[in-house]
Amino acid sequence: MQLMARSIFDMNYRIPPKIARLSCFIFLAGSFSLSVMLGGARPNIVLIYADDIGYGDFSCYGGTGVDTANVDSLAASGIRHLSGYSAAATCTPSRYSLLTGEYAFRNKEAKILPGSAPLIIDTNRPTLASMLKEQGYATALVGKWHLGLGSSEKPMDWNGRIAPGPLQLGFEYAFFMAATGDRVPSVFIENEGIQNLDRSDPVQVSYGEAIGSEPTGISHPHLLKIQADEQHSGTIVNGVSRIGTMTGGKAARFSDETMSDRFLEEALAFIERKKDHPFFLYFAAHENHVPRMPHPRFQGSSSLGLRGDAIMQFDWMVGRIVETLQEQGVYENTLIILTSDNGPVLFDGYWDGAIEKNGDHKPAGPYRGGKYSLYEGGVRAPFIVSWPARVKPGISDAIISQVDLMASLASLLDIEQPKGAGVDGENVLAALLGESEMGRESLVEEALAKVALRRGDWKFIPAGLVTRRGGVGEMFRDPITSPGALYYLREDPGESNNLARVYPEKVKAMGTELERITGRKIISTDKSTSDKQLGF
Ligand code: NG6
Ligand code: CA
Repeated sequence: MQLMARSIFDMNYRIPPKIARLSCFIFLAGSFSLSVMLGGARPNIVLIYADDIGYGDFSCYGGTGVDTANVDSLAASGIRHLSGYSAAATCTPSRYSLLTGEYAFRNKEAKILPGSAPLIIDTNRPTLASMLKEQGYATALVGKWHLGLGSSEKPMDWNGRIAPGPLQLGFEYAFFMAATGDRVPSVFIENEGIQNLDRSDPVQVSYGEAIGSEPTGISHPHLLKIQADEQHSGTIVNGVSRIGTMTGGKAARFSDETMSDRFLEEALAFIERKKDHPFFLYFAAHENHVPRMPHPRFQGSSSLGLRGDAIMQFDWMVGRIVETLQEQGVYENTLIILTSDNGPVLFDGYWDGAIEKNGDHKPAGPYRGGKYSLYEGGVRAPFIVSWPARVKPGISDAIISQVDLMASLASLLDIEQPKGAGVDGENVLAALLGESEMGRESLVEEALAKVALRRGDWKFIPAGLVTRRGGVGEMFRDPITSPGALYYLREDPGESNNLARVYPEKVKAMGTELERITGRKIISTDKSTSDKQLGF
């Protein structure tokens, strides 16, 4: 065998010239059509969206205490972005921007929503999902929604048709939870109805006056698996008290420990169903949001306690998705985008040991702040792009944001963005795929409705209060006095050296740009927004 192989490649072995020319032609034509079939054709798109996983939380971004081998190998096979951003430092506004291509500060409803909120995206507007559906993609949402459900005109009947929601915004199939793991209703919704709902045990939900007489974290603390702060002391479901109260739906309630297995199961089934068709899967995982209750098989898998164990569970899901794409023969032509909705947080309402067990792990990497914060740690996200048929492995520092996905994927499909698409998305396709170092020139960053601007290596934060989570229950508000804060990120990624007084012209130019984009007077010392949104 070895001898035969050697004889063909032997220097002295000559292929007759005619055969050589013909085989060369066949080879070139073959590889051309293969590349058209793969890299040129419309790829499947899998958007894996983490919740509260920070820039520094995966080992390929410097995380310690976790070994995220599957995420690392995805990054090694594609582009690991260093300046990839979520549009905001909390969930709802980031998801809003991701799906609409519009900065969330333009919609005052786009703030952390209660589980009973109506849908905040107008169903007449195009979304990333409806754009892809229009192009013949099979589309699915699996995981966390948190963009509201139903209309603001009438109160939601959780026992009837739950609409409008994802199905009215371009998803053909949806298996999801309404808001967050720590907010009622703690049930799965499939398309337009609660899964496993027993009509004789109807679901009711309240974010005002407590509803029903079921145990809460306040009335029955001895029933809790995990202690929570006052805000998270509503109805107890699966031994965990939540924000808000609910009654009924006993048969439909989810268990936190198996939630990700269920989401993954639905995601993989969708891939298998649609493998012969271009598909778009928006896989919005629950990790690393509170309550952090990974499956027992992941408990103890990291040295960071439950927070790290949940990251390991997420990593396992990424591995299973990649494996399934491979098994189904569609991996080569699938564009996988993996990123997170906002920066990291250690304590976020439950005493789960995240602070105590963190050691020297840096959840936000070299950046300051995290979830809720206007510093880079709030929005600088892990951002990995893989597409074996087209993307060559590498690292990129081009500025790209999740708000750009709609415009960039429109460009990939060689179509105009649909009428009514958000005005803030830029076509950064080449940067996204690692084919250019030119991304955005500037970017608005948002945290709790406050805004900042990054332009090139400079970051400008207007005067006001910048929120930052501290230890258990602590919330710092760093006062930034007039004329604001100016940081040179290239040398000062930790935003500690305010150069505003050294470069007044730059402050003026960036302040003016921010006013132009936002239409706001940006110099403000108003702290009421962040107080109200966080429930303090
Ligand atoms: C906050 C909650 C926090 C979390 C967050 C939403 C309090 C004090 N804190 O209001 O626990 O649920 O909302 O997180 O209630 S997000 O990732 O969905 O934006
Ligand atoms: Ca989040």
